[in-house]
Amino acid sequence: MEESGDGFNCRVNWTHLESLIQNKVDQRLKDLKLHLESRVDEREFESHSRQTKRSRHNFHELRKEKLKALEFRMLKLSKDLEHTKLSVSKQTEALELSILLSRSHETTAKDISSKQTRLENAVTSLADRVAKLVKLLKQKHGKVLGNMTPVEKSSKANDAQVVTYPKDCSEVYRDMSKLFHGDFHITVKPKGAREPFTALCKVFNNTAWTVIQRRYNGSEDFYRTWSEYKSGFGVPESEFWIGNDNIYHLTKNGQMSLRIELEDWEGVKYHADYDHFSIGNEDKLFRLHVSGYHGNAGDSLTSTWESHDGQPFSTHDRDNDARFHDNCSEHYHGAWWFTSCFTSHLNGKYMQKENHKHYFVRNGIRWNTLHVYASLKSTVMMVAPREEGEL
Ligand SMILES: [Ca+2]
Repeated sequence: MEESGDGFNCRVNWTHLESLIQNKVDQRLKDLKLHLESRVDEREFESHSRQTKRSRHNFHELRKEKLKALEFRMLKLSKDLEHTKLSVSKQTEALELSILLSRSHETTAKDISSKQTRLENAVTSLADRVAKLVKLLKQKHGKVLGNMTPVEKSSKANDAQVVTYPKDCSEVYRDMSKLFHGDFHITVKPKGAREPFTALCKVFNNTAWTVIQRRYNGSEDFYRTWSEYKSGFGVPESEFWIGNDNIYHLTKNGQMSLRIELEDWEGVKYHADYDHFSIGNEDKLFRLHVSGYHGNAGDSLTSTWESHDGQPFSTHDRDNDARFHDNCSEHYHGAWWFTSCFTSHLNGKYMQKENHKHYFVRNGIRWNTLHVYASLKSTVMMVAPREEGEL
């Protein structure tokens, strides 16, 4: 075997090796024979000197026996050599096989090591990206996503913890619009509101509107008391009124607009937009302030001959309407900023398709510029900050 730069070269030149060993053995045997012959001669000479009577014949016989013994020993050495060669050959084969296996394992180990390194690098890179994303989300979510990861701020003054919520849907959407696809729900807390609440956010016109009323299947009873309209009822996942206190806090900055979306039983959709919308607090009887109509549903809130603008809110247990001899809320089975009594009433009784037309008792969901005698199929009332440029 030879060792080379790239490992062990296991090819064995047996002919050369055998020749070398044979030459060595032959030379050794030759030297040994000559030595023995010399020794025999010396001993015989000495013996002959000492024993002059011993015959020369005996001397030659003795020499022949010695040579025979030497030949026998050579034969034995030759057989031992064959055994040794065979043993070396087997050991060499085993060694070659071992080296081949070692190289194979070495290659496999190198491959596994390389893959492991790449995998570790990928995991490290992924962990870094996740850490960065988590940090970014914590920063942004903590600021605006109140119901997901509210931020707990430590006050230096008293070390009290304060949870910050977005004031409405538009604030969340303005900062993180890429996180939302379509409508969504989120916990908001307008400035001054006593408690946070879950809002339905409807994405339209590049902003998220905070829905304050929704009706579409009659699952929720809207014939409610003053107290119930004050705090709100229903759930954002279905039909609901968000509550007059909440509407007050959402709109009290005087910078909100109102959008009303309507659908009739023929499936036709309409909208009425009001650039200015707010209501007073409970002390002001949740009085309505609305103006700046535009849309295709007609103006059934601020028409010149009967405007709801400036009217207080009325329920069947709190008659604040302008009809002195009657209770509009009770008569029309709902609650609204009644005049005497309305040009619109979106909190009226929900009518199913087969009986949505009422020629004498007009207590359905009403928007008179669309249908005087027919109740509507669905309504949405929602608010968002007024766009710049709008008066
Ligand atoms: Ca009345």
